Amino acid sequence: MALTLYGGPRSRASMPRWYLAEKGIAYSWRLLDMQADEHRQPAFLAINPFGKVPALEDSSAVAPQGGPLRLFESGAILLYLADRYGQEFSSPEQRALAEQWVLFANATLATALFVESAREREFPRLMAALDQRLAEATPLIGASWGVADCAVNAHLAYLPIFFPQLDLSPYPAVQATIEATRARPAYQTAMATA
Ligand SMILES: N[C@@H](CCC(=O)N[C@@H](CS)C(=O)NCC(=O)O)C(=O)O
Repeated sequence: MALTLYGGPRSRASMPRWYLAEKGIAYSWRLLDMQADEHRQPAFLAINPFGKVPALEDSSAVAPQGGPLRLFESGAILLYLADRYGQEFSSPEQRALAEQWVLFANATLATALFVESAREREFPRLMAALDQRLAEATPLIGASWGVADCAVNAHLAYLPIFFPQLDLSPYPAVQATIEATRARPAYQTAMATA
């Protein structure tokens, strides 16, 4: 199999796993034993020198420096999968919008969720704007579910997992999106072992 995805239990590997499952893209799954520091051993450091998951290897693609393509950063992995295997981009505009949402999810939204000092200030502002956009009940880009929805909705679905005490009732469209995400079979598959 050309694609191998490396991840850990309950890690950000669930995002590319969800994308792969949703799009029916075949891949091998390598669950690292992070308790035993497998992600810090030379074999994995050759794939991601920073020792973090997820990482992806595509043996059907040749890296500019030769050898198979190896990628780290969940956002870069998602965008590569969407480009090469999901065939999501037929114009620079589509690609730019996908990059915008993936970067928003992985940088702006992730910071507002996971950095405690930013949460109080940023979280309500971002949630209010997201709620308005999600209330339109259409994919973030174009007519069908894609990489932008994967990145943003995966982060939203972290909320009840990591912050069950957060009151989301002021954001009904966010709540509905989380429920719809958790009901998707591909999401459940990705979360079951990631
Ligand atoms: N920005 C990176 C974050 C990667 C990351 O921090 N991964 C965590 C798991 S969710 C990890 O590998 N932690 C192990 C460590 O830092 O030793 C991404 O989105 O891929």
